[in-house]
Amino acid sequence: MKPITIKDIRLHVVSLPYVEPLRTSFGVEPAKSALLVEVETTSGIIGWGEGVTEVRPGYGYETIATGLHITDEFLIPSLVGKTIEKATEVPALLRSVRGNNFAKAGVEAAIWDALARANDMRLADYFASFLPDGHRSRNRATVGVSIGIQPSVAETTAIIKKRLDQGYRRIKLKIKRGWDVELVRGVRATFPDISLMLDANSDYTLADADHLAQLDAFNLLMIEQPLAYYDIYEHGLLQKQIKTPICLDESVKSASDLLLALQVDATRILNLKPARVGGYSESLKIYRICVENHLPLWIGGMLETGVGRAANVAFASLPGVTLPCDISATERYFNPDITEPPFVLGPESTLAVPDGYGIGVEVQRDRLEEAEARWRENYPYRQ
Ligand code: OSB
Ligand code: MG
Repeated sequence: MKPITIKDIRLHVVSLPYVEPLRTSFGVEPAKSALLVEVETTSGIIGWGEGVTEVRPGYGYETIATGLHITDEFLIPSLVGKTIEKATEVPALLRSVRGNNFAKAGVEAAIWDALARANDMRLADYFASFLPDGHRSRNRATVGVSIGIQPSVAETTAIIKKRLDQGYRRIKLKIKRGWDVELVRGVRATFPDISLMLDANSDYTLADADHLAQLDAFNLLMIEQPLAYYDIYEHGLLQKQIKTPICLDESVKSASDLLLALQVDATRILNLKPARVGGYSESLKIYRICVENHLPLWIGGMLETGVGRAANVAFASLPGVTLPCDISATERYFNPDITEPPFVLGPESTLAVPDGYGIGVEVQRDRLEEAEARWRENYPYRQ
C-alpha cells in the first residue's frame, strides 16, 4: 500500500433540499445540512468524507458549528503534513481531542477515501483488507427504508405501499409516545407479513415498559433505541420485560459501549452508524465484536449526501452486516444529490457498490458550490 501525505484539508458546509423530510420523535429538518471534508494529498489525490453533524443538537450533541470549530482548530492541525500508511492510524493522531465523534468521522472518512484512491482500490476492498479472509465485499448492500412520523395511519400505509412497490423489503417506522401501538396495529391490518421495525429515538422511559410490551403482538424485527440516548443499563432492564428485540442506536458510541451493552443484554441487534462511533476504524472494531458474538448488525443512516452514503454502502457490503441497512436510493433523499452516479435500488432490495476507486462516486463541483451558496443564504451567521 502506498502511503499518503496530507497537504491540505478543506471544509464545505452544504444545504440540500430533501425530496421528503423525515419526521422523528425529536423533530424534522426541512433541508439536509452537511459538513463535507475534502482532503488533498501531496500527490494531488482528493478524498471526501462526511460526518453527520446537523444544525441542531437533536440526534447527537454536535452541530455544524461545533463541527467547524473542532475540525478547523484541532483536527486539521493534527493532520496536515502527516504521512499516513493506513487509515486505521488516524484515531491515534486525533487522540488529544475527546468526544466529537461526528467531526472526527468526517476527516477520517476523507482519509479512507484518499488512501483507497491512492492505491487504485474500492473503499469496500480497502475495508475488507483489515478483516480476516472470508470477509470480502459482497459488492452490494441489502437495504430498507425509514418512514417518518405521518399525520395518520392511512398516510403511513400509503407510503409503505409506495416503498414496497419500489422494491424495498424492510420498512422502519418512526414512533413516539402517543404514536405507537395504534399505528402498528393499523399497519399490520393492511400488511400482516412485511418485514417491519420501529425506531423511537429515545422517546420513552422504563415506566413505559408495560405499554411497549403491547408491541410484542405484532411480530416486529426490533425496536430501536426506546430509552434515553445515553442509557445502556435500563435498556437491559426493559429487554427483560418485552419480547421484541431491542436494537441500540444513539447509546453505542464506541466498541467499549457495545461490550457493556452485550454484558447487560441491552442490545440484541446493533445499528452501527460509523459517524456515531467516530469513524470507520472504530466501526471495524465493532464489526469484529458483532461477528465474534453472533450479534446481528446493520448500518444506520443519517440522510447522508452521496459522499457519506457511498462510504456506508461500501461498509454495508461486508458480510458481517447481516440485516438490511437504513441506506436508501438517492431519489428517496435528493434530486439531484451532489455526487454522481446516483444509487439506484436493484434486485432484492439492494444497492450496488460502485466500481470506481475510493467511495466510487464523484462530487460535482457545480452542485457543491450551489449547495454551499444555499447554506450561506439560509444560515447567514456563518458567513
Ligand atoms: O435514528 O436512525 C435514526 C435520521 C436522522 C436522525 C436519526 C435517524 C435517522 C434515520 C434515517 O432513521 C435513515 C436514513 O438515512 O435513511
Ligand atoms: Mg435510530
